[in-house]
Amino acid sequence: MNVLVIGGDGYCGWATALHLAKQGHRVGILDSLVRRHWDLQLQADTLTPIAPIQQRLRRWHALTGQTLDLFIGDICNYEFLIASLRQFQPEAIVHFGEQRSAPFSMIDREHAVLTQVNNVVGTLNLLYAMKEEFPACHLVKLGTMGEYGTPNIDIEEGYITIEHNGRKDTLPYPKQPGSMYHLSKVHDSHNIHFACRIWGLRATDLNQGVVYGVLTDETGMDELLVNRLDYDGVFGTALNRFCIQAAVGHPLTVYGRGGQTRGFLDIRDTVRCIELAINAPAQPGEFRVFNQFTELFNVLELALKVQEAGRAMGLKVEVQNFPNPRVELEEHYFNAKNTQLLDLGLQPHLLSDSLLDSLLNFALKYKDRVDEAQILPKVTWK
Ligand code: NAD
Ligand code: USQ
Repeated sequence: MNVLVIGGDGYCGWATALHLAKQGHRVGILDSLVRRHWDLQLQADTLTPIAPIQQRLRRWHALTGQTLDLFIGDICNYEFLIASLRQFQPEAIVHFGEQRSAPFSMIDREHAVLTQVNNVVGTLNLLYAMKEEFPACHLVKLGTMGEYGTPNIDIEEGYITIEHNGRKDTLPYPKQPGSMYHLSKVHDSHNIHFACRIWGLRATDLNQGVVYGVLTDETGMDELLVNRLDYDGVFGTALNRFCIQAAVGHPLTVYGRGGQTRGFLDIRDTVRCIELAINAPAQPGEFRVFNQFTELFNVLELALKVQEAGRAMGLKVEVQNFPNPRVELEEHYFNAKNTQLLDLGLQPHLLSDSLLDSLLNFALKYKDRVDEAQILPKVTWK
């Protein structure tokens, strides 16, 4: 299949593009490289030294003989987008190409606007391009578990059946996101749902949990294919941050009491979930929603797991409660369904000691690149 990976220079996108190429798909990468630019602006850097995209692709070609098409540009620019699609003729589009950090979106008005314009306009452009010229193409769009917030009832996969005044309907699940970024994903979901209902497009919205880990079969093949691993207070995510903090002897930064429960998954399962979604596409007119995570943990549990694994390796690991820069419930009910991807054949990599060992070893390998000034959070929600 011709699969275009938008955001293919990023953390999830790079690993997915190589994985899909390895499965025999013809893969194109479209990316504006804006994430590298935001890193420079924030003076943050990935723990791992990532090569320029052209060099990454040359290395992949040298190793496998496969050529991936590359389109550098912004999907908010419709002319660029439609020209790229015409050239590539996608049968499936995997859309990772958004501003994905909650703290970044909460820096100030400018960053909130940037996030919502970048994400919502980019996705809208894509929907119009598909409507006009690629109506049979399957859109696989990365959403987020954070769209749901933390309701005091079970979280279903996208829809909930409600009885009201004696009548019954199945409706989109209520959304109560916790940042301007997470809100942008809700707006995207509504727009994609509309495009499926009204224009008959086909789409799968993957409400992904927090991704951890760095190595996949393909990105582990060569140093030049290494994936990014963020640890700074803006783009770094919980478990990855904790492992890098443990490696450099920084106290693990548990925000508040640490009772915040989230869905998590290994990056090796991210790439597999995308493959499963592409191989069993949504029907024309269908807006399919899958919750993409494999396990639920609260933040304190994660920190304690990293502490235990770190201590077993001889590291001195301290867990510390920091004032929570976010506005979020620190004790709450959280029970989310995630059966649809399992039904399609996902065999999860569960968080185990061996994964923590390998992530800690990986962090130790690059620990001299850590800038400790980037670890503590500086963005607050109020
Ligand atoms: P990332 O920042 O590493 O990668 C995103 C890529 O998209 C970057 O390379 C960036 O340059 C590109 N991009 C952004 N806006 C663009 C635009 N307008 N046009 C073209 N390219 C653009 O992020 P990631 O961690 O790989 O996340 C990818 C997707 O998965 C995001 O949509 C994110 O919301 C979602 N997601 C990520 C996680 C996670 O834990 N990393 C969890 C759930 C969902
Ligand atoms: N947290 C800490 N300490 C830290 C970092 C985070 O306690 O050092 C806490 C946060 O307060 C939050 C939880 O851990 O309660 C998750 O925070 P995070 O930064 O790991 O993840 P989040 O901001 O939710 O965003 C990440 C990705 C985003 C994706 C989302 C999936 O950046 O793109 O959409 O995970 S989910 O959380 O399921 O919505």
